[in-house]
Amino acid sequence: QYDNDGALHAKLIEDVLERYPDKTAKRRKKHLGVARSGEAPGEDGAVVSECEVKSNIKSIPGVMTIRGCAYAGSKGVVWGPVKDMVHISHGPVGCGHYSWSQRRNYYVGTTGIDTFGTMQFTSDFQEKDIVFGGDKKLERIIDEIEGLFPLNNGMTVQSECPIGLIGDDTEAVSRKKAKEHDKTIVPVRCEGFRGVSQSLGHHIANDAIRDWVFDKKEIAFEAGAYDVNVIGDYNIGGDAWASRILLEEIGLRVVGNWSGDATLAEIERAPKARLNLIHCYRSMNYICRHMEEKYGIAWMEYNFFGPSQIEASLRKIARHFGPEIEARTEAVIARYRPLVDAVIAKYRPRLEGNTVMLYVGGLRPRHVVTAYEDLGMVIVGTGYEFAHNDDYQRTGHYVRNGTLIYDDVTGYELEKFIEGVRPNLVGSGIKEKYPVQKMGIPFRQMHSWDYSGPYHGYDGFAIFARDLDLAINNPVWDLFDAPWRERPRRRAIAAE
Ligand code: ICE
Repeated sequence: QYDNDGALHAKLIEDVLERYPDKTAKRRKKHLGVARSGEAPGEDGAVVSECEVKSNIKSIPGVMTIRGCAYAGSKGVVWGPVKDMVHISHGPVGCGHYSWSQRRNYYVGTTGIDTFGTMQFTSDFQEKDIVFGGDKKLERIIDEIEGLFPLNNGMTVQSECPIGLIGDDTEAVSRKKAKEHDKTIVPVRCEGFRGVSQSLGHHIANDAIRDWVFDKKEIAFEAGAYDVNVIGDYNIGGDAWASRILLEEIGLRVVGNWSGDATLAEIERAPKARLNLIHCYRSMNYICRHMEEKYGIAWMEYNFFGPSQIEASLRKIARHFGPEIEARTEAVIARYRPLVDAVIAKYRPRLEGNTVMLYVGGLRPRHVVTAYEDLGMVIVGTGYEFAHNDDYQRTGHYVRNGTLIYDDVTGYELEKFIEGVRPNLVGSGIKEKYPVQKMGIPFRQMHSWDYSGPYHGYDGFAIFARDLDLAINNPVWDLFDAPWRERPRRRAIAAE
């Protein structure tokens, strides 16, 4: 059960470090820790924990890291969901092929006509392209795409590792072809070797928006007083749709959603909005800071996971717009209260007291914590693949004393931590799912929502609660042990 003072967790850290060679142990030690309650209360009055571990540092060769690369951060995360553009995976075929349609970022449109989200475009580099350069090929591909898909609203060139290594000038090609076809063409220098994880790919993709999209053409758009951009909601399983209705119900106009279900036009007109609402801080804080500096647009972080955070976020957003929006917000919160109460009445008794360990990318390891707590569950450990220092600072607002914290956890460490803690649920990714289930522990994928969703907003909370119940109270977990190995039934609640 819950390790209140973190003594067990501290011991677990010691145990895993003991197995490493000295040098590795010394390096990994800095990334592992136990959250400690600090003195100062946070924004909402709750005590903030300190969970400062080292982060955003190169993984150690030889360990199993779960991180991705810069190309993943740009093509897979930030640019890929922009639906009316063609995103060319520029380089050898594998990067595009093996990441093809992996992120469940939903969109509406007619694929292959005016939207291209689930298609794969690659320049399929061969040896001769590496030797003689691929710029000519890229030109040809851009022309070909124009011919085959004339309704595309632009293209991006997502560079894979070899492009940077051989020194191709994708910028020159993009400039030339953009002029010829009178289209936006954005070269993105997201070669996989850049940086230590996908995180730098986010940053590079943000910079490409700044340098290749903003202020490039006249935007005919009538701005309103309640215009907001939603930044960093990628519409995984429909998340952005479940969020947008709430913002509209309180009286705001969402003029851009970055980048789930987004069009290029939504990116171009973003600097005309009144406020940037940022959900995924990690992947898009850069462009929000830029819009603040250059266009004077304020930005605000919010969290639409679970009713506690939704209510707090809606109120915070409303305060920015004044009494009229605030009154509407209270009415919206009141209107959804019966739904929230019904979900909690049904699922909380079935989930109460269950412990959870999380391991996800750069935002969710903190953002989802309260949603579990709204259902009576307890987060006993959490960690990020590629968070930075500012993410761990923000994590302090969410976690309690004694929580096990692990940064860029290795496959070995994660397995040992799960074995030692034996939580009732692990929330992480596809690579973690089956080993954890084989340990007899229920699991939910927290990247893809395990092919479910949405999980954002009130509608999402109802689905989240149901999914956790299905995972944890599935009778299969009582059949896990061999009959001659006696163990008390794990799930008294399910039996009832
Ligand atoms: Fe942001 Mo998987 Fe999204 Fe976050 Fe980011 Fe990634 Fe998605 Fe995960 C993402 S943008 S793809 S909320 S890169 S689930 S940081 S790792 S926690």
